[in-house]
Amino acid sequence: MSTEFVSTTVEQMEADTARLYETAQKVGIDTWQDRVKNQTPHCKFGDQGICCRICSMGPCRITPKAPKGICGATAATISGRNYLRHAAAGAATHSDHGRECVWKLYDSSADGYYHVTDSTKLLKLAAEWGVETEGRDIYDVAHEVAEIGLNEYGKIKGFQRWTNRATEERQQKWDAAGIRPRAVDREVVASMHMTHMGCTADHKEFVRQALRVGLSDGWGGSMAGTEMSDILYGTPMPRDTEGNLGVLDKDMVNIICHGHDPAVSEMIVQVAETREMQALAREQGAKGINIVGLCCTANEIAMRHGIKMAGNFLQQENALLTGVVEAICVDVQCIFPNIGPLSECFHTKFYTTSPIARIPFSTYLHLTSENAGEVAKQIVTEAIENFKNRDESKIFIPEHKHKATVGYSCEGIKSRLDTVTNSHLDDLDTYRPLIECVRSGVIRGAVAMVGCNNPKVRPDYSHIEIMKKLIENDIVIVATGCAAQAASKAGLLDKASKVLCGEGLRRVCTLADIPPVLHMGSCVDISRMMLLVTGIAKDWGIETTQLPVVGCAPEWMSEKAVSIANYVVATGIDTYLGIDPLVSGSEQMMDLITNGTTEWVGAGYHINTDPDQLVQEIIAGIEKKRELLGI
Ligand code: XCC
Ligand code: SF4
Repeated sequence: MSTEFVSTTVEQMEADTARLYETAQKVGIDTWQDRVKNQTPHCKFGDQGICCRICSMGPCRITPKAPKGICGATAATISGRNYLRHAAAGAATHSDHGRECVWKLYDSSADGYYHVTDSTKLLKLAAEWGVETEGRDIYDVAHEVAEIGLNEYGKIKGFQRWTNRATEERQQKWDAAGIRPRAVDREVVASMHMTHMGCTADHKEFVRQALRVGLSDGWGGSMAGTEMSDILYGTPMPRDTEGNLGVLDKDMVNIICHGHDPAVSEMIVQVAETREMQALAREQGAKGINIVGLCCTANEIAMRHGIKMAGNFLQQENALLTGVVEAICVDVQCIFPNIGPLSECFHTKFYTTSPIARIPFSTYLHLTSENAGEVAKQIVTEAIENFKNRDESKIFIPEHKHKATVGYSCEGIKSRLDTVTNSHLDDLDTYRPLIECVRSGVIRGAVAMVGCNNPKVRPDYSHIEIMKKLIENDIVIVATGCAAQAASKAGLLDKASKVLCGEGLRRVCTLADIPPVLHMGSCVDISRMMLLVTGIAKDWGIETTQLPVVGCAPEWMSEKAVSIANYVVATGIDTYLGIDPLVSGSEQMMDLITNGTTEWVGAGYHINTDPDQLVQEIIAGIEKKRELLGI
């Protein structure tokens, strides 16, 4: 039994943050801690979702004395509109990232910068979509698949073809509730239209449309992002890496890739590996080039290349405050604008690469399919040449880091399960071994831990303490996004962390040689989780709503998370939130999202801002599902 494992505590992480905060003070830059203080207390109306500023008769705010806006909108209408706009923005964001991935497949060629890496996955998708593959050049197939994929965003008739992958029962439910998603762009536009002044006022319809626009993301745009990324860059399989700020290396040229779309980071990784760049780094006195990731970009390149992960959302300023980052290169989403002024306080070069995320104090290099290699080469070269410009007096790298095994795509999970089946007696490539463990109670159930950091709760504490409690109770975890990063910082992606598990889960971890928290990727990869629960439900022969599986976003902050929560619930998975979804100013809205959606889709939200109570509710929820199944 591995005796050595010691998890890094939240207190230790906070001590590292405090030390780096001293550097921030020294160089004269604010960080999120300062800005949280300045913004506290938050506006009560905004917090409760009852401030409306969608027309210029307003802004209108709901109070006991003023229960309606000037047009007559009630608290339910106003908070419902705000809620749907969040969901629509989130769906747009994920889906547009997905669309960029499909474009890269459309632009792919044997001699260009973007290639087909997983041709098996491409051919499978082609078959699913009825694209002829016999005797055709793989790039012809890729381009036809990509064109169909792109058309899904704006198709004039019919529903997202990705939804055909769901269970029969889900598809029927979605049709019955009128929420099967049409074109992604249409669902987003319809949401904006519905929430314009003077359109829908019935809060129920905002929630219904939020489910629909969410589904256009999870079973549309995000799924496209995941599938196309796998085809282009390879389907992730379990591999080893490391996580937390200790992965930054004093003797190497450190380049951070931050954001979401792997099109940029994949190129940086490729270029940095070339002999030419390695030699240049040594010429400049460095031992080599250390590419590390932040946020979901970290998840993408860790899963496919074993690139190290510097951390999650609220760690982005910390990473630069170490003083050893030669360059930070970002694509889209979750990038603090403060990275601009912060990088100016150090030698760090800051590159933006997408017209979607233009940020002051950065060098903008618009990366396209045609110039990707050159842009990446410029960034890596300039980073290397910047190595000599470090200011020794500003350097501090926290030591903490953990081993991490990442890359549990559905294919990766099945590959592990295949190792524990008796290949003579059982079918391979199924979830049955996992289902057997759950039925017998060796594992009680599974939780999908997802989402961001949010200073409204103690950062990372909610993620880590909830995960520890769950694995102690024999509940296996699949994680994406910044939740997965939190797990990596605490060592929960290290196989040795099985010592923290209950007896049953520990045995499974040993047999299947897995950590108790399975890293499934970035936030668009929550589409993998949807396929996972669908696959398990089909192999088990029950509905998704019956599975002892729930979702949990204890520290979510982004509009994307609202979209995610909507499609997870619409897929029949109860979702536990540790942050209020900004509608508490309307009892009707609160009732609808916690109870009302159950009528349509068989699942809803459970909201509790106390992580210790939230985890107890999750465990009770899973046990309840087991009881109903009679297991
Ligand atoms: Fe962003 Fe995806 Fe949230 Fe992390 S978890 S803060 S959205 S990076 Ni998606
Ligand atoms: Fe006020 Fe109605 Fe205009 Fe909103 S839409 S700002 S509630 S008048």
